[in-house]
Amino acid sequence: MHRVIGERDLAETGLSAEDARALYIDMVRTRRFDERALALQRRGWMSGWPPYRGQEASQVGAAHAMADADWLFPTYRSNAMQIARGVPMSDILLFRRGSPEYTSDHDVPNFPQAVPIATQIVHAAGAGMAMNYADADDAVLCYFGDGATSEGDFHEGLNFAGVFDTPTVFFCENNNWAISLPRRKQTASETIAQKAIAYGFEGVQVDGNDPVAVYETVTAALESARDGEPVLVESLTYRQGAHTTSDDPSKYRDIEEELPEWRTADPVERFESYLREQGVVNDAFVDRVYEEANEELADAVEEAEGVESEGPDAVFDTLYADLPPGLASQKAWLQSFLETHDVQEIEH
Ligand SMILES: Cc1ncc(C[n+]2csc(CCOP(=O)(O)OP(=O)(O)O)c2C)c(N)n1
Ligand SMILES: [Mg+2]
Repeated sequence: MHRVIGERDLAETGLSAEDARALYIDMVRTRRFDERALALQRRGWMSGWPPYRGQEASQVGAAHAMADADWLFPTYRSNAMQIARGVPMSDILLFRRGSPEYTSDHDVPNFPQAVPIATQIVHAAGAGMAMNYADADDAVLCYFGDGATSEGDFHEGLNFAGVFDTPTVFFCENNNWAISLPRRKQTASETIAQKAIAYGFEGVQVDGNDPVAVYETVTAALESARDGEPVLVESLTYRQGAHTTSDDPSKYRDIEEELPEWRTADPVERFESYLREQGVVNDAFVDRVYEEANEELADAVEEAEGVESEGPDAVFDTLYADLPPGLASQKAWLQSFLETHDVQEIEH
């Protein structure tokens, strides 16, 4: 497994001190965002939240390895990647509040988040094929979880990528859980990375709690993909929190006992102590990073709060030009329900 922290000095990597600080800044920004999003959801400010706490190094390291013009195929879990790619925090909050106004005028080539598991894997292979037809130099990074590797779409997407030499990096973030199903029950394969062998390309494992290692691995994988050799990256990390705010992980796991040996430390704390050892950050810098992240977050929440709620009709009206009869009757039912009930009194 590829790893840098504890094995090499920063000077022995391709990253400058400034590059490393940029990684750290995004890890703090995304850590604070996740904490705040969770708190906002608990207040009823928005519907469910899928926390990514513990996965910041993996996501930020991969996002920093991508060129601005590369395409990201994200999921509900990869919000840290999107933030690190330049998506405003307020967009993510608006999306979670159900506002159709969740894509501001930014210039980041990201697909919409996939919620059906693994569907984006075939889309990403297809986008890679389109890039080959267009003779473009861009690449695609497709994010998915360990659970997604058991889906048929995983097989179909990787098979097409191998046959058509697409410029696609398949980035599997193995956080050890698919809702309540642990990795050991997900597949009998010894590693997820080795599944790439069946498709005729390389599979690599990286310490997903080490942002420098992830950065190096994904940089090399994207370079290979641009040369027509797709890569499957297995980024080993750990979902510290619940699957989403709808579940209670204490019902199915004991975090103290379940901690795998490679989950050496919290990625944000671990990277900070590495950078302190390397003389790249100090107290004043760290304090400023947290202060700025908090200010950015406060502005994002204020901005999202400033967007007027669309009301429940938006759920129906943004789907079809002509509403099919089944949905039309659901819309009518909801309207009459809301007219006869005070929704504020309904307990969540
Ligand atoms: C096609 C499909 N089947 C089932 C689900 C329900 N579901 C939502 S998340 C999830 C687990 C996914 O686990 P993993 O791929 O490891 O991603 P993670 O949530 O850990 O990021 C499942 C089964 C779904 N969303 N889509
Ligand atoms: Mg998972």
